[in-house]
Formats: sequence, C-alpha cells, structure tokens
Amino acid sequence: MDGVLNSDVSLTSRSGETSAASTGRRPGTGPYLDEVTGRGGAHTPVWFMRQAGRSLPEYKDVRGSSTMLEACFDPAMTCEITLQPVRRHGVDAAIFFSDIVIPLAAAGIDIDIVPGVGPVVAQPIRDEAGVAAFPELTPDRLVAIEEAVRLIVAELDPAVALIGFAGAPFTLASYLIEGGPSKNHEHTKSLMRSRPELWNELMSKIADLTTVFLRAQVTAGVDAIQLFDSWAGALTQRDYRELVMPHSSRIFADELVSSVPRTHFGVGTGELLGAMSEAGADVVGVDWRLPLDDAVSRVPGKVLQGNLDPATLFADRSALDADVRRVLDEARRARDLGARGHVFNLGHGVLPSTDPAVLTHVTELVHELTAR
Ligand code: 1CP
Repeated sequence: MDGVLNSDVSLTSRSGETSAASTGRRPGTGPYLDEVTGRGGAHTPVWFMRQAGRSLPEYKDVRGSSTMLEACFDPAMTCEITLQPVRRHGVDAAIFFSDIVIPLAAAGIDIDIVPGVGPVVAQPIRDEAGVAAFPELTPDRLVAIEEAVRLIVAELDPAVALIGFAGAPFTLASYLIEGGPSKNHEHTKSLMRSRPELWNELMSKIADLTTVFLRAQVTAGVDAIQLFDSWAGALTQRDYRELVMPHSSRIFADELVSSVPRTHFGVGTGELLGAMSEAGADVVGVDWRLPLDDAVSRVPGKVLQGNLDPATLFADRSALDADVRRVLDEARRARDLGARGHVFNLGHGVLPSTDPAVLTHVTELVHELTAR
C-alpha cells in the first residue's frame, strides 16, 4: 500500500505557488464556513445535494437542447445553473454544477451522460490493457472548469460558500468497469477481489485524476469540497478499508485539497462511517437511514451533514415539518454527544420531480428554527 499512498509527486508540485491571494478565494465567513470550521454561525447552514439542475424549471430553460457534457464545459451556463438554487432557495452554499464523470471526459475517456440513464462508458475497463490506457488528466484540460468557478466566485454573495466536488475512486471505478450505472457492481467487485494489484493501479490513476480535478476547483476559488463515494455502501468494511480507503485518503491529504474544509459522503454507508471519516474528512455526510445522534459515536469530533430522506419532500406539510424538526433535534443531541457541528442537507440528492417550493420552505424553516 505504500506505493499507493506515496505516489505522484507531480500533483503536489504546484502547491508551492498557491496561497489564498493567488487562488482568488474570498475570505471564509458565512454560516456554512463558520459551521464546518467548528465556529458555529448565525443559524444551521442548509444546502441540498443535487440542488442545481433537474428539479428547477429555470434549469431546463437554460439547458435548452444542449447536452449535459456541453453544459458542463460551458462556463457561463455552468455559472448560471450553479447560482439558480441560491437565488431561489436562499441556501447557504452553492454546489458547483458539474458531474463526477467530467474529469474522465476531460481526460479523453469516451463517456457520455445519457438522459434518463446516467454515465455510459464506451469501452469498460476490465483488464491490463484498459488500465494501461487510462489517460492522465492535465490541468490544461480543465480551463473551462476553472473559468466557470471564477465566474461564480465573482457573482456569489461572499456569505454563501461555493462547494466544489468530485467522485471518489470507488464510485468512478464502478462506472468505468461496469460501463454504466450498476445495482450490484459485480464486475467491479470481481476485479477488486481477483486482481488486487491491477485494481490498486486503476484506483491510483483515478485518485490522481480526481485530485487534479479538485485542485483545479480549489485553485479557481471554491471554498470547500465534497468527495462523493455514492456507491461505497455496497462494500464490506474490510474491502473498503483495504482496497478503497487508501486511495480516497490520498486525495483528502493532498496539500491543496486539504487547504479547504472537506466533506465525505456515501449512500448506505452507516457501517462505514468510521472508516470514511478516518479517510480524512472534516465533515461526514450521513444518509437518511441512520439518526444523526447514532452516527455521532461512529465519527466523534466531526461535523455531521444530513440527513432528511429526499422522499419526505413529497409528504404533506405537517409531516414534512415534523421530520425536519426531528432531524434538527437529533442534530442537537449529536452536538451534546460530541459532534462538532451540523450542516442540514438531505440523506441523498434531490429527486428530479421534487416541487422546488418545498426546498425553499425547508430552507426557511431550518433557518428559523436554528437562529442563534
Ligand atoms: O441531462 C441531465 O440533466 C442529466 C442529469 C444529471 C445532472 C443534472 C446528471 C447525470 N448529473 C447531473 C449533475 C450533477 N451530478 C451534480 C450537480 C450539482 C448539484 O448537486 O446540484 C452533482 C453533484 C452530480 C454528482 C453525481 N453524478 C453523483 C454523486 C451524487 C449522487 O447523487 O450520489 C453521481 C453518482 C453521478 C452520476 C450520475 N450523473 C447523472 C446521473 C443520472 C447519475 C446517476 C446514475 C446512477 O444511478 O448511477
């Protein structure tokens, strides 16, 4: 594992040039940054995973007939879509509009985001030749991404944080090996267990690519980052610790990435929360299955993020409000038990048919109930 943890000096070589001034990052204040750095802010900060995009009519208007990949490499469009949920809902953080497969596309991998399906890879990677052909991502391929971040930073209210993100190596490996979305990840787990050396080589290359993608966003001015290991919940704890965690840890430990607050999130990861927090995050995302006051004992001393069930947004108003209050009560107990803070979010992304007015209501309700 040493080779995995210590590889790639080239990725850290740019860090010497980077300071708060040269990155163009704004001073770090506002409810989100106050909370994730343990200072506690004016109220519990709120943002929603997948808040940009699918649920907003203004998103559909801006996207028009452009493909998802075209939208993600168009800085003006990316900027506008990122800002839409901030204007509409009054959330405390914007999430950069992109997708976890964008760095793969930027590196030259033949990948498409098919409407109604998700990412589809033309040539799934399953053998030595596939791993050997995995391209390196160089920063010059991310000029449009950096430009988009700069446009957003220039327009965004300084009290609202901009969160950059990337997919974690396991979740990206699953798309690359399966060739698209997968329920059981059978080819992925099979490669991982039967060819651990080849697996580690691929994971190491993906971790390098993810690091370059995150570094570009931090350099251009994002205030924080989130690493989505959405499908890590499919793993056993042993496999996660031995074959996945070292690669995610290396990303979190990068000098530039670790210069901003880092969140780690996965779905169905209740049993992996301890390991996922040890990987190096400051904030740990909890899905809706585990109450926050149970989660805290698994990740002592971290800030918790979550964890309203996205399906609750379809319930009637009194049931919804009661569930929001329950999450806030559990977060309060979690704080008493040692959690460093709480960022209100869903347990996973906004479902596409969610009524956006409900998201605005939840934002207002959390702000009102937690005003300090
Ligand atoms: O044409 C379209 O509108 C395509 C739908 C779409 C959108 C709007 C996809 C395809 N991705 C996105 C944007 C996106 N993806 C964001 C935007 C910012 C925001 O959150 O508001 C983010 C953060 C992502 C990240 C992402 N993509 C994840 C991690 C988060 C999660 O939901 O767990 C994953 C797993 C993906 C893959 C992906 N991209 C798109 C789809 C439909 C999927 C999931 C496919 C599957 O089920 O495996």
